[in-house]
Amino acid sequence: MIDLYTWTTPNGRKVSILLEELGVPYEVHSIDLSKDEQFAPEFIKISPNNKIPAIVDRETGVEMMETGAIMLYLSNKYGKFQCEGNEYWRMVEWLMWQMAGFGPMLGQVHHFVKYNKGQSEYSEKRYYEEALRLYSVLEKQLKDRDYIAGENKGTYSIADMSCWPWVSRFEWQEIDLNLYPNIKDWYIRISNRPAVQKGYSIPKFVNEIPKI
Ligand SMILES: N[C@@H](CCC(=O)N[C@@H](CS)C(=O)NCC(=O)O)C(=O)O
Repeated sequence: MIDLYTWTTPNGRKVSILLEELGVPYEVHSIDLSKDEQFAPEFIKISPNNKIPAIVDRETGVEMMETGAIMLYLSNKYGKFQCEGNEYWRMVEWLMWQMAGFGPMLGQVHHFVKYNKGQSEYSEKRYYEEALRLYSVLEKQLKDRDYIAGENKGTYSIADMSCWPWVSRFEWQEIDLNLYPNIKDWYIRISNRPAVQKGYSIPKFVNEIPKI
């Protein structure tokens, strides 16, 4: 049994989507960021960086923060949603790309472009332009492919599950997905998966998955 500590954000949804895809039992614990519950001492014991999501594996006693590590841990434990051979490393490469670039930069777009418009023209421009660049990089990677990593047209993996929740906030980012046809097709393909639809509404329903 996995305990999942999470909230309704892209990082939280990566892990709830993976757990739904794996179809394994897990218990959800809401950490309401609007009430600063991420700073509660009992949560910080599991997640020293006071950020969601975090997991506890009751079978092994492993407690873990950081989605890159959690996605690898769970997909290793259950032997699913990983690419094989050299493509395993391609998958890790794109997982790291999401962790180090796509997620953090889009997070800044949410902060400056959606929530603090007009506060800093410099920051809005800087992060929006970086978002456009990162979207172009992903668009290129998805050319003639169904999924980010994997032989031939690709294998649905934790690399896709990590990037998809960030793309699902394209409206917040003022990104027109019609300008990125490969990402658009990939986004719709993944949005149609029942496990993604379930995982998107963990720990609670906020809205339907945005449609293009
Ligand atoms: N690198 C971390 C980032 C986690 C993260 O930024 N979580 C956000 C929500 S998406 C959070 O908990 N924010 C609360 C805070 O900053 O106090 C991961 O991938 O797990």
